[in-house]
Amino acid sequence: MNILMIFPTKLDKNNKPVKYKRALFPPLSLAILNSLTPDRHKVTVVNDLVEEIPFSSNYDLVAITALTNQSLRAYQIAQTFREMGVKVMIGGMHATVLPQEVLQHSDAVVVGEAENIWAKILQDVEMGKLQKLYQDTAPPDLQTLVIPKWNNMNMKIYGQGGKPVVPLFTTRGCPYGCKFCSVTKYFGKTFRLKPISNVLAEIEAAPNNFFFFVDDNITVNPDYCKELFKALKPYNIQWLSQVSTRILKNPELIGLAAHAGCTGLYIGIESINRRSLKSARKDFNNVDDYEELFRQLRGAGIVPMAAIIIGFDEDPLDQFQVTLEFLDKIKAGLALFSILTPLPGTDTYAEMEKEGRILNNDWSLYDMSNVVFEPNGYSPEELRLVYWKCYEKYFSLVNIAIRIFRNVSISKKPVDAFLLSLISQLYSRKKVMTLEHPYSGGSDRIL
Ligand code: B12
Ligand code: SF4
Repeated sequence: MNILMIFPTKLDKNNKPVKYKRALFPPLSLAILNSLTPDRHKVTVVNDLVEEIPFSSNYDLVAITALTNQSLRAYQIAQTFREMGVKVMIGGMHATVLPQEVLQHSDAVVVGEAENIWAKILQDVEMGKLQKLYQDTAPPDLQTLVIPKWNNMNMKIYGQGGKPVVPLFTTRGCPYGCKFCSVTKYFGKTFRLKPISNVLAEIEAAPNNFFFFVDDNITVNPDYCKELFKALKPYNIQWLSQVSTRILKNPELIGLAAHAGCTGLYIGIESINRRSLKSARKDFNNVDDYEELFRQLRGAGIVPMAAIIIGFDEDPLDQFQVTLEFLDKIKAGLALFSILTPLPGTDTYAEMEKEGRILNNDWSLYDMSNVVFEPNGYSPEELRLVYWKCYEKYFSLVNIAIRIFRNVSISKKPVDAFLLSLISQLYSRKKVMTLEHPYSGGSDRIL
């Protein structure tokens, strides 16, 4: 069969696709589907953020992945192909939380993870018996080796000089249940581990030696993590990932991570207001621990990076000012700010919907840089302005210079650290100056 796999972009306010010259990361979900597809089929993978979609009736199946903010673009693409008589299937985070909505725009919807059901889906397409809904009976146990297939994707559009930062996961799921987060709703509270030998096989087959371990919290299982970090050491790779303050309960993991090539860790601080953390069910994050955590990470040569949410009901409008001072005090190497977004399927969405506070369901705006709910005590516009002001201050040239100096001073490879820090800080500054979240997925927007 001739199969087209698409990672869609989002739509702008005129319903036109937002296009970029380059993309940040290659799509791991499609590399997995690509790998699970037997060689007798021809697979083309397109990243709509940068590449043009080859609309044609020559395909037997168009398989689209979509986060919520990509869903309306996914529907637009689906409609064009369906009008040409091509079967379209949509899977991923949005399809999993809103399968009935997605089914109104596609021939089939896939709920949850694909590893164990993709073969059956392909078989059904071949036999002309595509079903409307596919869902595994249980999440895959991750014991089977699946090496993401990158070699038939256009890697030139990622990173610098065609060397992408390679996404890879070692564990799936998260045992916590923060109110605003899609992850536990998606994976359930299951937490699964990939065999370390499989992780190493993926690393050996990867197109670069710089990785982003996309685990939501890589150190949830300290014993596994210790083994993993020890096993990674001889590979001489560089990697980034995400952790919570719980890592302080096993501080030896910090040193092991550094020896295994970790150069930066994101920490979901979200807020330094304890009342906000409590209402978001994230009070397992102890605000008093951050200074020590960031000190220990820096001491090991790992750049601590912070993820912050702006707009919690308990946060006053000027909370951002206190947060910026705090980030400076704990010497965060980089921070990303997101506007509180009631993602469909989350408890935050359900709660706000009940209170009549959801302002619109234009999913393209659910990208963490738009206000889609009625804030508490100030207007949506005030929140939006404060958000960009916060970014403007954070990425002032003076603040960038201070952070680069700090990040270089802790590194064992100062030249590499300087370049990485310079590129990431200036990249983020450029993005926020054009009113885009640094992680919106692409760079150098084409207008
Ligand atoms: C890495 C990551 C990123 C990276 C890379 C994204 C990329 N281009 O691939 C970066 C940093 C760029 C990023 C950006 C954003 N992200 Co992000 N990101 C993640 C993270 C941590 C891991 C994603 C991942 O690679 N998972 C591993 C792959 C293998 O899993 P998967 O994509 O779900 O695919 C599996 C199944 O879903 C299924 N499947 C998926 N698609 C399809 C399609 C078909 C046809 C089939 C059959 C099956 C199938 O099979 C796959 C294999 O099992 C998740 C959290 C999470 N745990 O998922 C958040 C997450 C996906 N991101 C999220 C968001 C909101 C964003 C942003 C909008 C944030 C922003 N501030 O701008 C942007 C959007 C950028 C874009 N358009 O590319 C939300 C999405 C919520 C939602 N309801 O949509 C998540 C869940 C975080 C959260 N806590 O809520 N992100
Ligand atoms: S925000 Fe982080 S810790 Fe909380 S449920 Fe989501 S992934 Fe887990």
